[in-house]
Amino acid sequence: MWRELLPLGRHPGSGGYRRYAWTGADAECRAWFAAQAERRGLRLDVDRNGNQWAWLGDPADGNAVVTGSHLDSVPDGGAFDGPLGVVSAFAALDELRRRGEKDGTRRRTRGQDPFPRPLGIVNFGDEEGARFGLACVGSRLTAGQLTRDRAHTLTDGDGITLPRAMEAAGHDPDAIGADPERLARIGAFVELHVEQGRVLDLSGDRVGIASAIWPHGRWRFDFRGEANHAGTTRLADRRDPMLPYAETVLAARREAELAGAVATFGKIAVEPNGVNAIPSLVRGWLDSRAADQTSLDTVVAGVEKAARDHAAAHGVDLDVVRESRTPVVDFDHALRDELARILGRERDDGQASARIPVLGTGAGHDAGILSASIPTAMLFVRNPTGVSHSPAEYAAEDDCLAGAGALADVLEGLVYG
Ligand code: HGY
Ligand code: MN
Ligand code: MN
Repeated sequence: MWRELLPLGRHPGSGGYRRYAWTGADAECRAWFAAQAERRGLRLDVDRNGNQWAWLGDPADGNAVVTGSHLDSVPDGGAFDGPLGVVSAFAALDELRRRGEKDGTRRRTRGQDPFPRPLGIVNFGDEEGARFGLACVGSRLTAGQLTRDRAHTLTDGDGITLPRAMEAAGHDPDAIGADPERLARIGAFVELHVEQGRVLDLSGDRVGIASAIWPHGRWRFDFRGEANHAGTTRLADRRDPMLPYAETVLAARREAELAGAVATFGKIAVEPNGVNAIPSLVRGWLDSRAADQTSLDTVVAGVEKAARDHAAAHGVDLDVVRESRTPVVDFDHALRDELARILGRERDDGQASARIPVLGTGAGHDAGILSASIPTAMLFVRNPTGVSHSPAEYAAEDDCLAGAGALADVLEGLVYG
Protein backbone atom coordinates (compact mmCIF):
# COMPACT_ATOMS: atom_id res chain seq x y z
CA MET A 1 0.00 0.00 0.00
CA TRP A 2 2.76 2.46 0.87
CA ARG A 3 4.53 1.84 -2.42
CA GLU A 4 1.47 3.09 -4.29
CA LEU A 5 0.60 5.89 -1.90
CA LEU A 6 4.00 7.45 -1.24
CA PRO A 7 4.54 9.10 -4.66
CA LEU A 8 1.11 10.81 -4.66
CA GLY A 9 1.24 14.56 -4.08
CA ARG A 10 4.91 14.49 -3.13
CA HIS A 11 6.76 17.69 -3.92
CA PRO A 12 10.07 16.86 -5.59
CA GLY A 13 11.85 19.88 -4.12
CA SER A 14 10.94 19.60 -0.46
CA GLY A 15 10.24 15.86 -0.36
CA GLY A 16 7.09 16.74 1.59
CA TYR A 17 3.45 16.27 0.65
CA ARG A 18 1.10 18.87 -0.85
CA ARG A 19 -2.15 16.98 -0.81
CA TYR A 20 -4.68 19.78 -0.54
CA ALA A 21 -8.43 19.33 -0.57
CA TRP A 22 -10.10 18.92 -3.95
CA THR A 23 -6.86 19.17 -5.97
CA GLY A 24 -5.38 16.67 -8.40
CA ALA A 25 -3.20 15.17 -5.64
CA ASP A 26 -6.30 14.73 -3.48
CA ALA A 27 -8.08 13.00 -6.37
CA GLU A 28 -5.14 10.62 -6.74
CA CYS A 29 -5.30 9.77 -3.04
CA ARG A 30 -9.05 9.19 -3.33
CA ALA A 31 -8.50 6.89 -6.30
CA TRP A 32 -5.95 4.97 -4.24
CA PHE A 33 -8.52 4.58 -1.45
CA ALA A 34 -11.20 3.40 -3.88
CA ALA A 35 -8.78 0.85 -5.35
CA GLN A 36 -7.92 -0.49 -1.88
CA ALA A 37 -11.61 -0.86 -1.11
CA GLU A 38 -12.29 -2.61 -4.41
CA ARG A 39 -9.34 -4.95 -3.96
CA ARG A 40 -10.89 -6.14 -0.70
CA GLY A 41 -14.45 -6.40 -1.98
CA LEU A 42 -15.62 -3.48 0.18
CA ARG A 43 -18.50 -1.27 -0.90
CA LEU A 44 -17.31 2.27 -1.60
CA ASP A 45 -19.61 5.05 -0.54
CA VAL A 46 -18.82 8.77 -0.91
CA ASP A 47 -20.98 10.79 1.47
CA ARG A 48 -22.61 14.16 0.87
CA ASN A 49 -19.51 15.91 2.23
CA GLY A 50 -17.03 14.04 0.07
CA ASN A 51 -15.74 11.70 2.77
CA GLN A 52 -14.99 8.21 1.45
CA TRP A 53 -16.25 5.12 3.26
CA ALA A 54 -15.47 1.48 2.47
CA TRP A 55 -17.92 -0.97 4.01
CA LEU A 56 -17.84 -4.61 4.92
CA GLY A 57 -21.39 -5.51 5.84
CA ASP A 58 -24.33 -3.14 5.67
CA PRO A 59 -24.06 0.04 7.77
CA ALA A 60 -27.87 0.19 7.77
CA ASP A 61 -27.71 -2.68 10.29
CA GLY A 62 -26.39 -0.09 12.74
CA ASN A 63 -23.82 -0.19 15.54
CA ALA A 64 -21.02 -0.16 12.95
CA VAL A 65 -17.37 -0.13 13.94
CA VAL A 66 -15.45 2.42 11.87
CA THR A 67 -11.75 3.16 11.61
CA GLY A 68 -9.68 5.41 9.34
CA SER A 69 -8.21 8.88 9.19
CA HIS A 70 -7.35 11.32 6.38
CA LEU A 71 -5.09 11.44 3.33
CA ASP A 72 -4.70 15.20 2.85
CA SER A 73 -1.67 17.05 4.18
CA VAL A 74 -0.36 20.37 5.44
CA PRO A 75 2.02 22.24 3.09
CA ASP A 76 5.08 20.00 2.80
CA GLY A 77 3.68 17.56 5.32
CA GLY A 78 5.02 14.16 6.26
CA ALA A 79 4.00 10.77 4.96
CA PHE A 80 2.33 9.49 8.13
CA ASP A 81 -0.02 12.17 9.53
CA GLY A 82 -3.31 10.82 8.25
CA PRO A 83 -2.21 8.09 5.82
CA LEU A 84 -0.89 5.86 8.62
CA GLY A 85 -4.43 5.61 10.00
CA VAL A 86 -5.90 4.72 6.60
CA VAL A 87 -3.19 2.24 5.61
CA SER A 88 -3.39 0.65 9.08
CA ALA A 89 -7.17 0.34 8.74
CA PHE A 90 -6.85 -1.73 5.55
CA ALA A 91 -3.94 -3.71 7.04
CA ALA A 92 -5.98 -4.41 10.19
CA LEU A 93 -8.87 -5.69 8.10
CA ASP A 94 -6.47 -7.96 6.19
CA GLU A 95 -5.16 -9.24 9.51
CA LEU A 96 -8.68 -9.91 10.81
CA ARG A 97 -9.49 -11.88 7.70
CA ARG A 98 -6.30 -13.92 8.09
CA ARG A 99 -7.28 -14.69 11.67
CA GLY A 100 -10.79 -15.62 10.47
CA GLU A 101 -9.37 -18.09 7.96
CA LYS A 102 -7.35 -19.74 10.71
CA ASP A 103 -10.36 -20.05 12.98
CA GLY A 104 -13.44 -20.07 10.76
CA THR A 105 -15.86 -21.52 13.30
CA ARG A 106 -15.35 -18.83 15.89
CA ARG A 107 -15.27 -15.87 13.59
CA ARG A 108 -17.45 -16.54 10.56
CA THR A 109 -20.88 -15.82 11.88
CA ARG A 110 -23.20 -14.47 9.18
CA GLY A 111 -23.38 -15.77 5.63
CA GLN A 112 -20.89 -14.00 3.42
CA ASP A 113 -20.19 -11.26 5.93
CA PRO A 114 -17.59 -12.56 8.31
CA PHE A 115 -18.23 -9.98 11.06
CA PRO A 116 -21.19 -9.60 13.41
CA ARG A 117 -21.06 -5.78 13.20
CA PRO A 118 -20.67 -3.73 10.00
CA LEU A 119 -17.07 -2.54 9.62
CA GLY A 120 -16.21 0.71 7.86
CA ILE A 121 -12.95 2.32 6.78
CA VAL A 122 -13.10 6.07 6.24
CA ASN A 123 -11.00 8.72 4.54
CA PHE A 124 -12.18 12.09 5.86
CA GLY A 125 -11.77 14.98 3.42
CA ASP A 126 -9.82 18.17 4.13
CA GLU A 127 -8.65 17.36 7.66
CA GLU A 128 -5.72 19.76 7.67
CA GLY A 129 -7.51 22.80 6.31
CA ALA A 130 -4.37 23.69 4.37
CA ARG A 131 -6.28 25.11 1.43
CA PHE A 132 -9.43 26.71 2.86
CA GLY A 133 -8.15 27.63 6.31
CA LEU A 134 -10.49 25.49 8.40
CA ALA A 135 -9.38 22.07 9.66
CA CYS A 136 -11.54 18.93 9.66
CA VAL A 137 -14.04 20.26 7.12
CA GLY A 138 -15.30 16.79 6.14
CA SER A 139 -15.99 15.64 9.68
CA ARG A 140 -17.22 19.05 10.88
CA LEU A 141 -19.83 19.16 8.11
CA THR A 142 -20.94 15.60 8.82
CA ALA A 143 -21.19 16.24 12.56
CA GLY A 144 -23.12 19.48 12.01
CA GLN A 145 -20.32 21.62 13.44
CA LEU A 146 -19.92 23.55 10.18
CA THR A 147 -22.94 24.79 8.28
CA ARG A 148 -23.28 24.60 4.54
CA ASP A 149 -23.60 28.39 4.38
CA ARG A 150 -20.34 28.96 6.23
CA ALA A 151 -18.58 26.24 4.21
CA HIS A 152 -19.70 27.98 1.03
CA THR A 153 -17.84 31.15 2.10
CA LEU A 154 -14.48 29.38 2.56
CA THR A 155 -11.96 30.59 -0.01
CA ASP A 156 -8.42 29.51 -0.85
CA GLY A 157 -5.39 31.73 -1.38
CA ASP A 158 -6.21 32.10 -5.09
CA GLY A 159 -9.75 33.27 -4.40
CA ILE A 160 -11.34 29.93 -5.36
CA THR A 161 -14.30 29.15 -3.11
CA LEU A 162 -14.84 25.72 -1.58
CA PRO A 163 -18.01 25.10 -3.62
CA ARG A 164 -16.19 25.94 -6.85
CA ALA A 165 -13.31 23.64 -5.94
CA MET A 166 -15.71 20.84 -5.02
CA GLU A 167 -17.60 21.25 -8.25
CA ALA A 168 -14.39 21.19 -10.29
CA ALA A 169 -13.54 17.89 -8.58
CA GLY A 170 -16.94 16.43 -9.46
CA HIS A 171 -18.65 16.79 -6.09
CA ASP A 172 -21.99 18.57 -5.64
CA PRO A 173 -21.41 21.47 -3.23
CA ASP A 174 -25.14 21.93 -2.64
CA ALA A 175 -25.36 18.46 -1.13
CA ILE A 176 -23.02 19.22 1.78
CA GLY A 177 -24.28 19.43 5.35
CA ALA A 178 -24.95 17.57 8.58
CA ASP A 179 -25.41 13.82 8.24
CA PRO A 180 -26.88 12.63 11.57
CA GLU A 181 -28.38 9.46 10.00
CA ARG A 182 -24.94 8.31 8.96
CA LEU A 183 -23.44 8.98 12.37
CA ALA A 184 -26.36 7.26 14.10
CA ARG A 185 -25.36 4.01 12.42
CA ILE A 186 -21.88 4.09 13.92
CA GLY A 187 -21.35 2.52 17.33
CA ALA A 188 -17.65 3.31 17.61
CA PHE A 189 -15.01 5.21 15.64
CA VAL A 190 -11.33 4.46 16.29
CA GLU A 191 -8.67 6.57 14.55
CA LEU A 192 -5.07 5.40 14.52
CA HIS A 193 -2.53 8.22 14.11
CA VAL A 194 1.20 8.73 14.23
CA GLU A 195 2.08 10.41 17.52
CA GLN A 196 3.02 14.07 17.05
CA GLY A 197 5.22 14.24 20.09
CA ARG A 198 7.64 12.00 21.99
CA VAL A 199 5.61 10.61 24.88
CA LEU A 200 5.75 7.04 23.53
CA ASP A 201 9.38 7.37 22.57
CA LEU A 202 10.26 8.44 26.09
CA SER A 203 8.13 5.73 27.71
CA GLY A 204 9.51 3.05 25.37
CA ASP A 205 6.06 2.00 24.08
CA ARG A 206 5.09 1.37 20.48
CA VAL A 207 1.38 2.16 20.84
CA GLY A 208 -0.75 4.31 23.15
CA ILE A 209 -4.36 5.36 23.64
CA ALA A 210 -5.52 9.00 23.45
CA SER A 211 -7.03 10.60 26.52
CA ALA A 212 -7.80 14.14 25.39
CA ILE A 213 -7.20 16.84 22.77
CA TRP A 214 -6.31 20.34 23.88
CA PRO A 215 -8.76 23.08 22.94
CA HIS A 216 -7.38 25.09 20.04
CA GLY A 217 -8.20 27.59 17.34
CA ARG A 218 -7.02 29.80 14.50
CA TRP A 219 -7.20 33.60 14.45
CA ARG A 220 -6.42 35.93 11.53
CA PHE A 221 -4.71 39.23 12.33
CA ASP A 222 -4.95 41.89 9.59
CA PHE A 223 -2.56 44.80 10.12
CA ARG A 224 -3.30 47.57 7.60
CA GLY A 225 -0.83 50.40 7.11
CA GLU A 226 0.29 52.43 4.13
CA ALA A 227 2.35 51.25 1.17
CA ASN A 228 5.24 53.54 0.38
CA HIS A 229 8.75 53.70 -0.98
CA ALA A 230 11.35 51.80 1.07
CA GLY A 231 14.11 54.25 0.11
CA THR A 232 12.48 57.63 0.33
CA THR A 233 9.95 57.43 3.17
CA ARG A 234 11.35 58.79 6.43
CA LEU A 235 10.99 56.33 9.33
CA ALA A 236 8.92 58.89 11.22
CA ASP A 237 6.45 59.12 8.33
CA ARG A 238 5.80 55.40 7.96
CA ARG A 239 2.72 53.40 8.88
CA ASP A 240 4.45 50.04 8.52
CA PRO A 241 2.22 47.09 9.53
CA MET A 242 5.21 44.73 9.66
CA LEU A 243 6.35 46.36 12.91
CA PRO A 244 3.26 45.66 15.05
CA TYR A 245 3.05 42.25 13.41
CA ALA A 246 6.60 41.46 14.54
CA GLU A 247 5.84 42.67 18.08
CA THR A 248 2.73 40.48 18.08
CA VAL A 249 4.69 37.35 17.15
CA LEU A 250 6.97 37.96 20.13
CA ALA A 251 3.99 38.66 22.39
CA ALA A 252 2.41 35.35 21.35
CA ARG A 253 5.51 33.52 22.44
CA ARG A 254 5.54 35.34 25.80
CA GLU A 255 1.82 34.76 26.47
CA ALA A 256 2.12 31.07 25.61
CA GLU A 257 5.10 30.66 27.92
CA LEU A 258 3.25 32.33 30.78
CA ALA A 259 0.20 30.06 30.35
CA GLY A 260 2.05 26.80 29.67
CA ALA A 261 0.37 26.83 26.27
CA VAL A 262 1.56 27.04 22.66
CA ALA A 263 1.08 29.81 20.11
CA THR A 264 2.36 29.94 16.55
CA PHE A 265 2.29 32.39 13.66
CA GLY A 266 3.12 29.91 10.88
CA LYS A 267 1.47 31.60 7.93
CA ILE A 268 1.74 35.17 6.73
CA ALA A 269 0.60 37.11 3.67
CA VAL A 270 2.11 40.47 2.82
CA GLU A 271 0.87 43.04 0.32
CA PRO A 272 2.24 44.19 -2.00
CA ASN A 273 5.10 41.83 -1.01
CA GLY A 274 7.84 43.84 -2.66
CA VAL A 275 11.40 44.06 -1.36
CA ASN A 276 11.51 47.82 -1.81
CA ALA A 277 7.99 48.65 -0.67
CA ILE A 278 6.68 49.27 2.83
CA PRO A 279 3.76 46.83 3.12
CA SER A 280 0.17 48.04 3.03
CA LEU A 281 -1.07 44.83 4.67
CA VAL A 282 0.42 42.14 6.84
CA ARG A 283 -1.94 39.26 7.50
CA GLY A 284 -0.77 36.67 10.02
CA TRP A 285 -2.54 33.57 11.27
CA LEU A 286 -2.26 32.62 14.93
CA ASP A 287 -2.68 28.97 15.91
CA SER A 288 -2.93 28.60 19.67
CA ARG A 289 -3.62 25.61 21.91
CA ALA A 290 -3.70 25.04 25.66
CA ALA A 291 -4.57 22.35 28.16
CA ASP A 292 -7.80 24.10 29.12
CA GLN A 293 -10.12 26.70 27.64
CA THR A 294 -9.36 29.40 30.25
CA SER A 295 -5.63 29.27 29.51
CA LEU A 296 -6.33 29.40 25.77
CA ASP A 297 -8.64 32.40 26.20
CA THR A 298 -5.98 34.13 28.32
CA VAL A 299 -3.29 33.60 25.69
CA VAL A 300 -5.41 34.83 22.81
CA ALA A 301 -6.68 37.86 24.77
CA GLY A 302 -3.08 38.72 25.68
CA VAL A 303 -1.88 38.43 22.08
CA GLU A 304 -4.78 40.50 20.82
CA LYS A 305 -4.17 43.24 23.38
CA ALA A 306 -0.47 43.39 22.46
CA ALA A 307 -1.40 43.53 18.77
CA ARG A 308 -3.84 46.42 19.35
CA ASP A 309 -1.38 48.39 21.47
CA HIS A 310 1.46 48.00 18.97
CA ALA A 311 -0.79 48.69 15.98
CA ALA A 312 -1.99 51.93 17.60
CA ALA A 313 1.59 52.94 18.40
CA HIS A 314 2.50 52.61 14.69
CA GLY A 315 -0.64 54.21 13.27
CA VAL A 316 -1.76 50.87 11.86
CA ASP A 317 -5.33 49.52 11.77
CA LEU A 318 -6.02 46.05 13.09
CA ASP A 319 -8.80 43.51 12.56
CA VAL A 320 -8.79 40.19 14.39
CA VAL A 321 -11.07 37.43 13.11
CA ARG A 322 -11.46 34.05 14.77
CA GLU A 323 -11.50 31.53 11.92
CA SER A 324 -12.06 28.41 13.99
CA ARG A 325 -12.39 27.19 17.52
CA THR A 326 -12.26 23.57 18.66
CA PRO A 327 -13.24 22.87 22.26
CA VAL A 328 -11.43 20.42 24.51
CA VAL A 329 -12.03 16.74 23.70
CA ASP A 330 -12.14 14.17 26.48
CA PHE A 331 -12.41 10.87 24.62
CA ASP A 332 -15.25 8.53 25.62
CA HIS A 333 -14.10 6.88 28.85
CA ALA A 334 -16.00 3.62 28.33
CA LEU A 335 -14.52 3.11 24.84
CA ARG A 336 -11.09 4.14 26.06
CA ASP A 337 -11.29 1.60 28.87
CA GLU A 338 -12.49 -1.04 26.44
CA LEU A 339 -9.50 -0.41 24.18
CA ALA A 340 -7.17 -0.64 27.17
CA ARG A 341 -8.84 -3.91 28.19
CA ILE A 342 -8.61 -5.36 24.66
CA LEU A 343 -4.98 -4.35 24.22
CA GLY A 344 -4.03 -5.37 27.73
CA ARG A 345 -5.61 -8.79 27.75
CA GLU A 346 -3.73 -12.01 27.34
CA ARG A 347 -3.04 -12.80 23.73
CA ASP A 348 -3.60 -16.09 21.88
CA ASP A 349 0.10 -16.86 22.12
CA GLY A 350 -0.14 -16.72 25.91
CA GLN A 351 1.89 -13.49 26.13
CA ALA A 352 0.26 -10.86 28.31
CA SER A 353 0.56 -7.40 26.70
CA ALA A 354 2.12 -4.68 28.77
CA ARG A 355 0.06 -1.83 30.20
CA ILE A 356 -0.98 0.55 27.42
CA PRO A 357 0.01 4.19 27.95
CA VAL A 358 -2.73 6.82 27.78
CA LEU A 359 -1.70 10.24 26.48
CA GLY A 360 -3.16 13.59 25.54
CA THR A 361 -2.29 15.66 22.49
CA GLY A 362 -2.26 19.20 21.23
CA ALA A 363 -3.13 18.08 17.69
CA GLY A 364 -6.63 18.17 16.26
CA HIS A 365 -8.25 15.11 14.67
CA ASP A 366 -11.49 14.05 12.97
CA ALA A 367 -11.96 11.69 15.94
CA GLY A 368 -12.10 14.77 18.16
CA ILE A 369 -14.80 16.35 16.00
CA LEU A 370 -16.88 13.15 15.94
CA SER A 371 -16.51 12.65 19.69
CA ALA A 372 -19.32 15.16 20.25
CA SER A 373 -21.71 12.85 18.35
CA ILE A 374 -20.53 9.25 18.76
CA PRO A 375 -18.12 7.24 20.95
CA THR A 376 -14.64 7.75 19.53
CA ALA A 377 -11.15 6.69 20.51
CA MET A 378 -7.64 7.02 19.15
CA LEU A 379 -4.51 4.92 19.02
CA PHE A 380 -1.12 6.59 18.67
CA VAL A 381 1.93 4.99 17.10
CA ARG A 382 5.41 5.94 18.32
CA ASN A 383 7.23 8.71 16.49
CA PRO A 384 10.93 8.55 17.39
CA THR A 385 11.60 12.27 16.93
CA GLY A 386 8.15 13.65 17.62
CA VAL A 387 8.43 15.71 14.41
CA SER A 388 5.19 16.15 12.47
CA HIS A 389 3.82 18.55 9.83
CA SER A 390 7.25 18.27 8.21
CA PRO A 391 8.85 15.96 5.64
CA ALA A 392 10.99 14.63 8.53
CA GLU A 393 7.96 13.02 10.18
CA TYR A 394 8.72 9.33 10.74
CA ALA A 395 7.56 6.09 12.29
CA ALA A 396 9.59 2.86 12.17
CA GLU A 397 8.17 -0.08 10.22
CA ASP A 398 8.05 -2.32 13.30
CA ASP A 399 6.08 0.30 15.18
CA CYS A 400 3.67 0.74 12.26
CA LEU A 401 3.14 -3.02 12.19
CA ALA A 402 2.56 -3.03 15.95
CA GLY A 403 0.01 -0.23 15.44
CA ALA A 404 -1.84 -2.14 12.73
CA GLY A 405 -1.80 -5.25 14.93
CA ALA A 406 -3.19 -3.28 17.86
CA LEU A 407 -5.88 -1.84 15.61
CA ALA A 408 -6.76 -5.36 14.43
CA ASP A 409 -7.05 -6.44 18.08
CA VAL A 410 -9.28 -3.47 18.83
CA LEU A 411 -11.54 -4.03 15.81
CA GLU A 412 -11.80 -7.72 16.58
CA GLY A 413 -12.56 -6.99 20.23
CA LEU A 414 -15.25 -4.48 19.26
CA VAL A 415 -16.96 -6.50 16.52
CA TYR A 416 -17.02 -9.71 18.58
CA GLY A 417 -17.55 -8.08 21.97
O1 HGY B 1 -3.54 21.00 13.07
C1 HGY B 1 -3.79 19.94 13.64
O2 HGY B 1 -3.77 19.79 14.84
C2 HGY B 1 -4.12 18.72 12.87
O3 HGY B 1 -3.02 18.00 12.57
N1 HGY B 1 -5.09 18.87 11.91
MN1 MN C 1 -1.93 17.08 10.90
MN1 MN D 1 -3.77 13.97 11.15
